[in-house]
Amino acid sequence: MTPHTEHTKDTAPVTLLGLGAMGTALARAWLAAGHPTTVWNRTPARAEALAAEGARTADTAAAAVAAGGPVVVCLLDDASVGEVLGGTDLAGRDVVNLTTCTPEQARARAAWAGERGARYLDGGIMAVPPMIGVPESGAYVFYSGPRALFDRHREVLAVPAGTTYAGEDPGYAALQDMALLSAMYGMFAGVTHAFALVRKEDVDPAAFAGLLAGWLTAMAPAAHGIAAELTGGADPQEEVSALAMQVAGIPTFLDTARQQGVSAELLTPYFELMRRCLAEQRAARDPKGMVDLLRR
Ligand code: FVH
Repeated sequence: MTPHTEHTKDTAPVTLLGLGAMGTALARAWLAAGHPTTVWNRTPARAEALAAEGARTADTAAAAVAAGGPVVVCLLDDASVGEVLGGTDLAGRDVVNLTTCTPEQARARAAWAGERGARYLDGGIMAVPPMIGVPESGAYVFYSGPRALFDRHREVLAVPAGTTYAGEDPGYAALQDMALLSAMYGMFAGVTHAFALVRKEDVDPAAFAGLLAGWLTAMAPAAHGIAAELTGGADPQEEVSALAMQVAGIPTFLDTARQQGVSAELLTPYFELMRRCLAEQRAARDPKGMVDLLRR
């Protein structure tokens, strides 16, 4: 192992496994805040720049795990986590797994870590690498697992990004991570379709982007209205965009796409759901009906 750079500040040590784009950003944030940081990566060359910035590099994942402090894991997927941690002694260690996974994988990984004598927190990162270590970026991480374990490491975990505790169930961080990212992909689908519609026309993409961002921002609070309907707190007088009206407008969207030479493939699944919801009259209010119709 390379020697520690001496730190004068009283900062907790941390170990990080995985130096991809996200792992490297996390390591830089801890180093910048003066935390003794031990790093390991399958491809050692990725640790070189961090070593020059003061990181301690471990030759093996086992040596990194043994170095002390919480063991933060940021690898490609759950399979790589099993592969890497499987070759280490986890007894008595606190593992914080920030690798994106499903809720079931997170629960299974928590049990797996417990069988090896480790305490386990799962995390879901709501940020891209340039947002890490930038407090005003809005970056945060969902954590789930034992509350006491979260509290024990909260200070060090709060260095790269904000922290949001999602509950004792280890699957809840991944669940909310996946839910928010799924909504993001829905938004990207809409943005992709919108740009395709205006692509060959005399519409400035930069100016159009401003319009798109403004419109999506104006529509985003609709999430609160849907929540009110799901919890029975919606005001029946407040319906402003009836499902029947919206379904009647579907041909206009499909005809516009056809006239502009654009495939409607990103929109049609949602339109189908709207039609089914109206036909089956699942609920007096369409958002609740749509959500419930999706559940199998
Ligand atoms: N980057 C992003 O925008 C997103 C933001 C939200 C959270 N994600 C998740 O973070 C995890 C890591 O993502 P990343 O961006 O760091 O990913 P890569 O740059 O591709 O680095 C992958 C690292 O995983 C190592 N690795 C892959 N397979 C193995 C394996 N079988 N054994 C050991 N290590 C493995 C890889 O090592 P190497 O290729 O450099 O040797 C990298 O360290 C991820 O869950 C995102 O969903 C990021």
